[in-house]
Amino acid sequence: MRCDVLTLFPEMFTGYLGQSVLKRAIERGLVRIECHNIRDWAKDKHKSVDDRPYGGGPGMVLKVEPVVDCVETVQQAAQPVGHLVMLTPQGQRLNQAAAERLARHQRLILLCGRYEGFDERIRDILAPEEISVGDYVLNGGEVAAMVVIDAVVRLLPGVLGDEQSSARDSFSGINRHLLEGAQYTRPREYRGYRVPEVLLSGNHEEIAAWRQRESIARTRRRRADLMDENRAAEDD
Ligand code: 6GU
Repeated sequence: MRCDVLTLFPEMFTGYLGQSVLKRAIERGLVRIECHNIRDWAKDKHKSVDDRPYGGGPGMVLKVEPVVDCVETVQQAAQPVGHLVMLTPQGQRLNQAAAERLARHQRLILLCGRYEGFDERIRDILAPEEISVGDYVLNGGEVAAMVVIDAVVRLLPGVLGDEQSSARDSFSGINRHLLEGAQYTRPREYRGYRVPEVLLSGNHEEIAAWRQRESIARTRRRRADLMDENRAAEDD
């Protein structure tokens, strides 16, 4: 997969892309991530990318010309043109199904907003898919773009070892609507807290059944809304 990120703060991505799973995926050629500074497409000598909103009101609005030029130039720089995603709090909320859908694209273009928002004509002209990462307001789309990249890249073939296949995650495969249950590693006892006997038993069937029960119990306690989805999925 190739992923182009359009932002006013490309430096925000360097730390994130240089670590762990992402770093290895990039080194192994499984994903290519290119950041582009929207300011490079500014038209005037002050390199302005935002302006005051018509009709008044607080804050600044991202200007249509630099954003549309930036997106169109980046789209034309490689084939295919890519699926355009705009990160805004007004978008559809990201979930595992959306991440799986995005992971099927060969190329994504992630457009990050700042300030109070985008000039509406950016939407009219580019018809992006709009995605939000949750019902709260961030200072910009950059952190949200990293969330999208993180959720998508781990689904690409070869990124995770077989050992930790993403198919076993919460919200995936057989666990589509279940939270991960309790996990333990050594020592067997710490400050009087013991690892459940069943996990030490070596009985794989019993362990699997225990984990399934734990998972269901935790989901019921913490996320009753997901249990409703489980019931709906069972009915299907
Ligand atoms: Cl994508 N952007 C901003 N600014 N805030 C958000 C968001 C995105 N998703 C949730 N909150």
